[in-house]
Amino acid sequence: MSTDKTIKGLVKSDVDYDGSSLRVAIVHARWNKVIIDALVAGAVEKLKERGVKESNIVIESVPGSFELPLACSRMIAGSHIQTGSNVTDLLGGLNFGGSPSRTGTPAPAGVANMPSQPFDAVIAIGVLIKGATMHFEYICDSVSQALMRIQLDTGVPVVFGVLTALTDDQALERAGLGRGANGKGHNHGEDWGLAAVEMGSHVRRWNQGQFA
Ligand code: RBF
Repeated sequence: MSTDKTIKGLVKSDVDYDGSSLRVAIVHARWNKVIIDALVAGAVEKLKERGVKESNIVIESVPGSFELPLACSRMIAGSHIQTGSNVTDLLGGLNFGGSPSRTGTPAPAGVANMPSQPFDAVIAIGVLIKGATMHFEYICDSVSQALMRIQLDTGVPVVFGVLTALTDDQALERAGLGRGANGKGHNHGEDWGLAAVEMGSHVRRWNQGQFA
């Protein structure tokens, strides 16, 4: 009996969420980089398709998936600090040497490209592939628990972009890079980009006490 594929996976939302005012961070691990690159590209493609400006997409990398939670936590916190500071706080009185017009006077507002808002969503991307030891189980469990905790503690959506695959082929297929009988598969990075825009939009609205 063949499986009905229509019941599985993400159903397209009725609403095309508008990302044009959102700021989104992507943090990705570098283990299994070929797969990671495809997932990040898929996420960025959908963020842009939904209107997120390139200047509002920040991409950082960490060594492995185990490092993703700390990166998400610090980037969310750092984006709030950046927003709370203004340009003159940071540059006023400094002399960078080299520019005769910048000699200890406060910097004009807007002189530095400071972001104006905290992240509306963070996408954590990693690829864990089961090996011979128990590492896989420990990392999968701790990373998923920690990412959930960060989004609940901060109120900023953290999109779970971590593939936990038993084989290389499972991971490749979930990044649209399949090489087996199942074809290329589907790039889940695209879903994560869409999820970031949808959840970022929801949380902004919910924070203002507005509900559907
Ligand atoms: N990181 C990943 O992102 N994916 C993996 O599949 C992965 N497998 C690992 C297997 C072993 C045996 C070890 C020691 C580390 C692995 N890591 C993997 C790296 C891990 O997430 C982390 O970067 C390092 O343990 C350093 O904290």
